[in-house]
Amino acid sequence: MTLLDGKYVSNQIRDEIKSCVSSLLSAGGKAPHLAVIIVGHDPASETYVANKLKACEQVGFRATKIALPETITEQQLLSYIDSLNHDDDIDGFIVQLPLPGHIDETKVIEAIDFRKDVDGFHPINVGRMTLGFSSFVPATPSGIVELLRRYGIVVAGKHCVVVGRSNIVGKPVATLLMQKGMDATVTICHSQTRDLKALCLAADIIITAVGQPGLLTADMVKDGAVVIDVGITRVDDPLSPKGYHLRGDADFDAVAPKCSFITPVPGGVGPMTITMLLKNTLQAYHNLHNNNQ
Ligand code: BQF
Repeated sequence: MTLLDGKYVSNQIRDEIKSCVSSLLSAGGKAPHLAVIIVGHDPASETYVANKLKACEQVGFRATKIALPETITEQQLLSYIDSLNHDDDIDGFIVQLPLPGHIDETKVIEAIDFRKDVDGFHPINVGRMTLGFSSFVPATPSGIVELLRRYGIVVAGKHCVVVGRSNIVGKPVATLLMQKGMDATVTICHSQTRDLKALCLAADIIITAVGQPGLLTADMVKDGAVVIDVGITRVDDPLSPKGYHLRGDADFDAVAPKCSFITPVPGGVGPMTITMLLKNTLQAYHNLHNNNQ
């Protein structure tokens, strides 16, 4: 069993990005600039945003955090988005999800200029990705693909079972894996799937993105399978300094011995997600400065 060390691979890629930034600066350019809008004070979201800002600093990007109160109206949020759309000094931006219940996430995503949509959630980017055209690709799916690539794990012809059908992970990772060139055979499972166990047992590669610790048990995994665990659930743990620890969807201790490769939680897919957001921001910078798209 080999651990897919997302933290290590992330740091490798961040070094590559950092040297790109150095070249841009030496050539008299500005550093890429990411803006992050966060609404309210959800503790997990605050951690994720902090991770993103810290990663920007690590590679020499400029980063701007726009923290808005929970009570902001949808219209006010849309007008912040509009100002970022028109701000020539911002290469890309994201609105941290989830949003408070009184704000329509669909409207918010559609308000973002797709050329600055470094999360890749805008329908134009989703459509372009699905058609196999150039687009921003959501960070978690592209992080998963990059992790597989860097460990030399071939997906062509393999049976990939994706558990979870979210717009952020399940649907786009399934879309990427079945693209020409990736060439996987993909099955998507969800809460209404009958006999999840039988489907998972048939998989060469299992990607779980549910957010339910212990969902994937050892009896659901074929010997030698690859397991990519996208779950990151906070579980109370009074003995840990933060008062919680992170658990993936897989029962790691029992599943790992059966796997050829498995991602740990933390330190697997999570860091790759942050790194791919950096890559998208660098891409946005190049697109904007070279007048592409
Ligand atoms: C790690 C996210 C669910 C819903 C919205 C590193 C992150 C997590 C774990 C992180 C996530 C999950 C993010 C680790 C960003 C990934 O070391 O294992 C980084 O910051 N993530 C998000 O922005 O929104 C989410 C999960």
